[in-house]
Amino acid sequence: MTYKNILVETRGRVGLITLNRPEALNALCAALIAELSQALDAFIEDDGIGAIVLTGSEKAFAAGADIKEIRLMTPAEAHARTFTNTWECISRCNKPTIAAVAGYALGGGLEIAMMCDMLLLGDNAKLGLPEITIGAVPGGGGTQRLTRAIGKSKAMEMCLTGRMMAAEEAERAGLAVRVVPAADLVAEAVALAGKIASFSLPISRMVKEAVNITYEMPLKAGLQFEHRLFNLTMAMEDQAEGMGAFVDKRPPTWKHR
Ligand code: DAK
Repeated sequence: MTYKNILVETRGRVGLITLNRPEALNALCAALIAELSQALDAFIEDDGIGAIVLTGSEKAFAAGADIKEIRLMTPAEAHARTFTNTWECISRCNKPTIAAVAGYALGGGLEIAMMCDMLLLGDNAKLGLPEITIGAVPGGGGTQRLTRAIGKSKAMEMCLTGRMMAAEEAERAGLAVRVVPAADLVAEAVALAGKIASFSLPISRMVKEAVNITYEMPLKAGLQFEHRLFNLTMAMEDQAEGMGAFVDKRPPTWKHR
């Protein structure tokens, strides 16, 4: 598959997708989103991939939806894009995903980063939802995911002023795993993804599902969901292998089933 707006490569069991529209600071035009969705689908189907990293350039992860493309959309056209498989491609991905964010992650850029399971930040990252400054409301989940990640007051201030948050502040607010030098960001993200991908894939899928269900369920139902997943693991080959290897004092060999 050849892509115009993204670069796709694999590093061991890690799939790496790099947004690549430098002339527009990786603004998320429809063609880029469609390519991103296709590349993710290919990694989802590939049994050799255990985790996925999404990144941009050192200057910009992504500066948002492509304003030049969307500015004249009718409400019906905008509505047709909402909750499509393509815009929601990351949140429906069933393998662990890491957003490696350097430079600007604004509007839809921050929104797709927050669709990932975790953010790793370069020390030059600038995160924001500046839609209010261009007469719009965040449209890719920003008000919901940012509020859940950092709480109402901070999210409200960012959405109502369009202020950008620097990397250290975002990490302190709980939005990111950690901050690393921007030059090391991709290597650090691939190493983290590689660690995740070194475990049993069906188990990491379940862990991801259990953590993400926190946002959908009350505590009691979430606890039941988690208990049932744990019980299910007791019928899996990788559980027998993992616990057997612990008892035998040897490294496990995962079969991913
Ligand atoms: N769209 C299109 N082009 C963009 C762009 C964007 N979002 N951001 C930057 N560019 C282009 C600039 O126009 C410029 O192109 P030329 O003029 O050279 O042709 C080039 O990238 C370099 O940008 P600047 O010259 O502006 O670079 P600076 O370093 O001076 O400034 C900046 C960097 C990031 C502060 C600035 O470019 C900026 O403020 N960009 C816009 C940020 C923004 O407002 N983003 C939010 C967009 S609205 C939805 C899903 C998602 C969304 C909506 C609906 N559905 C599923 C329904 C999301 C909406 C948004 O994200």
